[in-house]
Amino acid sequence: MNYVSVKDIDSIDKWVKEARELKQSPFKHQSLGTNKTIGLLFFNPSLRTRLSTQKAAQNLGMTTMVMNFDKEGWALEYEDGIRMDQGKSEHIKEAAQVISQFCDIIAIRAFASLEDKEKDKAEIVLNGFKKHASVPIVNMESSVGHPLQALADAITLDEQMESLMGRKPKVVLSWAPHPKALPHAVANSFVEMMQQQDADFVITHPKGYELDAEIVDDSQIEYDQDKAFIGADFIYTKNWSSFDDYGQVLHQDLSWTISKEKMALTNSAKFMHCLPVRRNVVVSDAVLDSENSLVIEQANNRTFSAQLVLKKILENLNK
Ligand code: AN0
Ligand code: CP
Repeated sequence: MNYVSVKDIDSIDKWVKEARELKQSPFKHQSLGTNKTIGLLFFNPSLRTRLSTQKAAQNLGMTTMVMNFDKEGWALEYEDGIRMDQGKSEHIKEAAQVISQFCDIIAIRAFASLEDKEKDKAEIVLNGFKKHASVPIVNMESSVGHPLQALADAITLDEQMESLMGRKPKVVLSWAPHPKALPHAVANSFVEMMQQQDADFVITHPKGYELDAEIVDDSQIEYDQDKAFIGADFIYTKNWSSFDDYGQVLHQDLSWTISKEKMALTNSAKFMHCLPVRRNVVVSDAVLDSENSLVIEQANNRTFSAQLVLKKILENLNK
């Protein structure tokens, strides 16, 4: 069993329920991971993913090995049949097989390059490990998705449902400005997760910032952010670069920043963001520091999202 995409979740309701049970009793399955090792391979920076996945593994009694591959590893070659006389020192074929001997699970963070759409869509790093490793693979944010984040977001949404007293929620995914070109992975996985929820789901972004149409599918798009916010119960904010004009920052329209005024259009909506977030660019201090902000709890739920995934993989290994 791998966990590389939101599509690997067979029932979002069941997974969220089980993750919430783990949150209540995090040490209940402490012998499940005895003598098992997880390798966390980072090709990009991280705070939450690194610590929450390590914490999740620890709660299950596993040992963790962390490698910042971008700084500490040999530069890997992914292409088959190539003469390796340039900068790359080691082929994914050997690297993945060798790591598989040390680790029972391999988790990988490898962001989109945002330079070559086709190469990013091919998920060269994640799929290279999937192909050549002999152990289960977990996606800690790849070019296309961040399924551990989406599962944590589903847990966070579920925790808030009681206050809606059975009413179907309106959830808005809003683009917000950012000075740097950011990947689409978080937004993609959030969209895929929301497509499995019983909710009124709307995506809002300026023209030119359309996400991959294959992922958006028939999800509703509203180009007027103010209109999208009306009646919303949850505002999930994220910046992403253009997908059509691949990896480009078309503009940083600050009128899209999530402010108190914007939030006043909603139904006292809760504010969500995966973090890290740039204050007063993506969202104002007033919103981020308000009682309606769920960002710290979202980060907390990363542990239980990862713990559920690792528990399912370990149970599968023990079968
Ligand atoms: C990354 C992104 O947008 O994909 C990671 C988010 C979890 N964010 C930044 O690079 C700022
Ligand atoms: N949300 C998230 O994945 O954060 P990090 O990039 O810090 O891991």
